[in-house]
Amino acid sequence: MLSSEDNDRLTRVGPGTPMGELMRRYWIPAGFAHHVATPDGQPVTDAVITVDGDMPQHGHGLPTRPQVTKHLGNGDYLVEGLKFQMGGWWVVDFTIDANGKHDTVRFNMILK
Ligand SMILES: [Cu+2]
Repeated sequence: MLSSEDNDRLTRVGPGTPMGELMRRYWIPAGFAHHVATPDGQPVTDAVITVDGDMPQHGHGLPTRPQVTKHLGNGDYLVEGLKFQMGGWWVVDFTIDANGKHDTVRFNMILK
């Protein structure tokens, strides 16, 4: 069982705390602009995009819920809030629903 001091050390993540510094060092915020188009190249302006990710070797997901924060026009969407709490192999799925169609784009990423 953890001592009260060890418990505090592991659970406090504010600025200046050891765990807070560790967490901030490995959180990598990322924003992506996505272009969605039909197979013949026409921009899709009413897509609903959801983003989810996980580390297959660790059995955990993202620490955040990324989402579309802005429709940039011409089929472009800004996705923000994607954060990775550690390096390693990540699988990130972008699911796109538009005009009654459904598609998923999977990215395998190795973060160092
Ligand atoms: Cu992990």
